[in-house]
Amino acid sequence: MQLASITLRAMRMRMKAPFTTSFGTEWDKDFILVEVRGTEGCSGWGEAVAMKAPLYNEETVGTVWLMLKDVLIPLLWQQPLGHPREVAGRFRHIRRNYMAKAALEGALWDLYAVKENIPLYRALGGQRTQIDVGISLGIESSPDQLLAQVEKHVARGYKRIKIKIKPGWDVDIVAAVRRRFPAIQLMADANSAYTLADAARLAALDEYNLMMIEQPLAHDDIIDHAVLQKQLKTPICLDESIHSVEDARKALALDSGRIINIKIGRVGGLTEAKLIHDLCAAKGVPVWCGGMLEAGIGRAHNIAITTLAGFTLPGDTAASSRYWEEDLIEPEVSVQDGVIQVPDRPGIGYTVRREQLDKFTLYSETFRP
Ligand code: OSB
Ligand code: MG
Repeated sequence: MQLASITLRAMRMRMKAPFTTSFGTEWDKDFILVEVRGTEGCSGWGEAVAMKAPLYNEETVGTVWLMLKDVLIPLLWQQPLGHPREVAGRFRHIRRNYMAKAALEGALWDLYAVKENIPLYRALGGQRTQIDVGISLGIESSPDQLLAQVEKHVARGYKRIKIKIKPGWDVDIVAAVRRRFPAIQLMADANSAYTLADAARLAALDEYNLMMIEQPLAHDDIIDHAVLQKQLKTPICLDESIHSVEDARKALALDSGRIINIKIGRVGGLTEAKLIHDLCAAKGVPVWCGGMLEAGIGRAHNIAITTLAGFTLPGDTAASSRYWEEDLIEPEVSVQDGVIQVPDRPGIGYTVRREQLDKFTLYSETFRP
């Protein structure tokens, strides 16, 4: 793949409503877009999912920009690239910085698929032409407000509802949602808000027939999660703790969790995401695609990876309109009866609206070999 230039854009888009997790509230969404241009003029797009502050993981919009500019883009110029699956190897000796790596790798996968004139999901080996999706609902200011959100999104057909929990917003809330919606597929995500000292509280959730409890314990832990899993009937799903197929192998060996949430950004890109998927498929461990409140480009990448056969549980990739007044892509991601139709056009399959991009670009910089 011959590259002509790489452009980074720092973006800010206001979400329709603030989104609150156990670690904080996001309303103005800051993120970075990567555009790689081939020598024939076509572009590939990637979205970095790091947030403004290092609350979910250690990366930020600032560290992603710095890593791309000073380290990762210069590594690409060093020698020509054959296939996008080689990118992960090119970056392997660089420690962590997975979200920065993933954004650039994703743009290169998109460019590759565009040039081959095939949809990205096909390039990845995906099979499905439609995917099931759920929705992740943030912490609200009252139980009634959360119940109203659940009701609205159940009515729209989302295949499962995930609610965010934290100490003080957990057992009673889950009980209230379950009482009102006895039959829905329901799960809870703690974003690392608990410790083993809370094991009894977490075990109290066993009563409510949750599909899983996502990342109850520390962001960097797989040991305590294994201890906790033994005390729970509900499967633990790991999110923050898994950064690679090696992490996944170790966590499954310890029985630290029985389901894995795969986020392309958290694991350093599509190639590693696929490796984790393959490992889990071989072991019969279900996976699903997590979200980071992405705008359209990131959303399109999530849709593409979710077409792999092992993504057997509904993910967090909700419709564009759940987050944005107007998204950056055309058509927007739409969900009907909890299903997204996977676009069958080359690359990510959605058109990037440049005039929309410009509206939300704070600053940009272009790099050439
Ligand atoms: O833990 O899955 C998470 C959003 C930001 C950071 C972490 C998480 C989330 C979500 C929202 O749950 C998923 C989405 O709707 O994109
Ligand atoms: Mg999570």
